[in-house]
Amino acid sequence: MKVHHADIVISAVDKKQYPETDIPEIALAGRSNVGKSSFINTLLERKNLARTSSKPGKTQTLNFYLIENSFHFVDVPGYGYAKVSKTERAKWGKMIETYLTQRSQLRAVISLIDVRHAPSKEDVQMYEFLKYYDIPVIVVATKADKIPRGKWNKHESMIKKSLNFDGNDHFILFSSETKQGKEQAWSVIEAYLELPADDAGNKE
Ligand SMILES: Nc1nc2c(ncn2[C@@H]2O[C@H](COP(=O)(O)OP(=O)(O)OP(=O)(O)O)[C@@H](O)[C@H]2O)c(=O)[nH]1
Ligand SMILES: [Mg+2]
Repeated sequence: MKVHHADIVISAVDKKQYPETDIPEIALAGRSNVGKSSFINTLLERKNLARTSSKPGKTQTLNFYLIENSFHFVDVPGYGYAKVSKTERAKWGKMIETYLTQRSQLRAVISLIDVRHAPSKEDVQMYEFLKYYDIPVIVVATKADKIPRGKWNKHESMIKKSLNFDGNDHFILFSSETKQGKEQAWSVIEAYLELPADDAGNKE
């Protein structure tokens, strides 16, 4: 998809603040610093629409981005950020859980995992949570540019094994640096969005 229009609609904390539309949504989940905001920017070909930072914990709210007036990307705050109090963590959990389990517009969750490391306990918990609620998952292994090509397969197998990966889900090796996986990500996202035929004309 070639994106011409993309804008942040709202940074929401509470359910009451979610946009009151019924257009489909794709949410992004993953540990802090894994590259969620970078993924959005790469797909939209924008430098910094979704704010990125080398400092973890940059995204603190559910950020709804309206794309081509046809769907929302929802950037979800990262988990696993050490410098967060117990109370804040509980608040975060409630916010994510409410969104993931109650938002009927949600079509799929992109679960981002750093390709270099074994999935963390929280990565596994997130995947299990999504499977439990029957939410389609697209696993995106980020920062592929940081490991040599010859090791990609080994890392993919290691991640799938730790997650107990369901073969019906998609797995995409991705890099915001090299744009690897960008077209594959779009085609999977478009399939989940099931946009009306009019919008399919925007395809690259
Ligand atoms: N080499 C490389 N660096 C990346 C890639 N994706 C993200 N980064 C870097 O990783 C850091 C974190 O990226 P963000 O996109 O802000 O991560 P995030 O998941 O949105 O983080 P939070 O908002 O804190 O949850 C930034 O310094 C990015 O430049 C990638 O594919 N390759
Ligand atoms: Mg972010």
